[in-house]
Amino acid sequence: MKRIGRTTLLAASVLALALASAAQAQTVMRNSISVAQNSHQGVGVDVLAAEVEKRTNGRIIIKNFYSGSLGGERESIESVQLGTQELAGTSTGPIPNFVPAVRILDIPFLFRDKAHARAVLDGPIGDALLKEFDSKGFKALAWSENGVRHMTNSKRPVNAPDDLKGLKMRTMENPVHVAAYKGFGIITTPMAFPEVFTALQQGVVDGQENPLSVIMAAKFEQVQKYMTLTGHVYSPAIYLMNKATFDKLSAADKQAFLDAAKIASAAQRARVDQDDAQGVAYLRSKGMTVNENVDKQAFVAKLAPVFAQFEKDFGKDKIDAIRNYK
Ligand code: EAX
Repeated sequence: MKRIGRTTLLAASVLALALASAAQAQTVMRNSISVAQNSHQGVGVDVLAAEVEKRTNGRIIIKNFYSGSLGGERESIESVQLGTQELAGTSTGPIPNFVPAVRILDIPFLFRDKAHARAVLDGPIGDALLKEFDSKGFKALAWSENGVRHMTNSKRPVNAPDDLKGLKMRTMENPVHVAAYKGFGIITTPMAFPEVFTALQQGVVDGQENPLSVIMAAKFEQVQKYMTLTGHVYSPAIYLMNKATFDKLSAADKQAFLDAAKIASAAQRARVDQDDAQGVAYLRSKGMTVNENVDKQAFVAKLAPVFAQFEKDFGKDKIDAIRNYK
């Protein structure tokens, strides 16, 4: 009989061990958000992980990375598309660069309020937009919410649209926002979220715009003096998964992810509501000057030429279908 070498034996036993543990192995997936864990998005991805673990009896574990530690939103979306990261929780900020149909949701003053936006996203229009991700390498699990965006800056109180003229503001890497904010006379500076705090602190930009949830989670009150509740645009969020990773799951596990994402979305939206209810008082207590009484119609009127262009570009019928959705 041929002598079996020690190395071969060792390799064989290592392999046997690996196979035995693989039989009951856990799959570990990675998810990320650009904001801190103590935030609406943190609540969302934490609930998603807990629900997936519960629904797969611990076979699938999601490890969450917070505060942009795996990169900004655009980078995370790219990683999910490539499959180097399985999941990402993100705003729609950079999404038009990947799934152009979704850009319609980023039009300023499109939704009357959060309830209107949630109804659209949870209805047939939102479902159809989720399907647009399929051909781009993503499974979009569910819509969620980043919140209603407001403007902050370190230079002056903004009471009327013309006060925005000449302010240098960081924007998301989103072509719809950039086009609209230029309509206000803002000097737009698109930038990934993880860079924003330092850019504000060092005066690279005068201001930024985000929902109360994000402003508080990022502690922007430390580097911004003035806030105006412009509510100029609704900011959707979404849970994205690599399409190939999703497709490989059993039917039951696919359903587990879809159900978990719905529950996560509800929890994230509830935290947005809580942050909206408490945010102004909190930020004032931290020294910010907040203008709550905004003549919204003046801001809407200022964007008339921009809206005309969007109607041409995206289709007035499509925009009206969202505006008039009941
Ligand atoms: O998703 O980039 C942004 O301003 C986003 O609102 C933020 O990263 C949360």
